[in-house]
Amino acid sequence: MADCIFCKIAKHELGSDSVYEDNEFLAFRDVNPAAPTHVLLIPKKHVSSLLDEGAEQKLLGKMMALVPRLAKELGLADDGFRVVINTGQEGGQTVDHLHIHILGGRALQWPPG
Ligand code: IU
Repeated sequence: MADCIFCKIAKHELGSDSVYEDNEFLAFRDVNPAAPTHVLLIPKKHVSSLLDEGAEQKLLGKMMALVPRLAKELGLADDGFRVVINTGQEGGQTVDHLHIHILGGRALQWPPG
């Protein structure tokens, strides 16, 4: 997707404060953090949301398997963290490229707003 900002970040056409990268995925710090640690994990290939057929089992499995590894590397494993995938308009999705939020570093409230 030529005009997708997360595709541009994945291709390093736009900069990001990345914390992890492999052939398929990139994790980078959210520019507007909602918690002391707020990282977004994205697939490099364009998948618009959790509802996209591209969000298939293998891809999602790899992404979820990366979460505990990243959480440990980010120092979130001892106190805990939250994983969020906002989906669609009422789900609060503002960027149409699948991303997993990893949030931690403070006591998070529930339910979310
Ligand atoms: P959402 O779940 O689609 O609402 O999350 C999008 C997130 O992407 C949001 O937290 C933004 O602050 C974040 N973000 C970013 O980190 N860098 C960007 O260039 C843009 C959005 I645009």
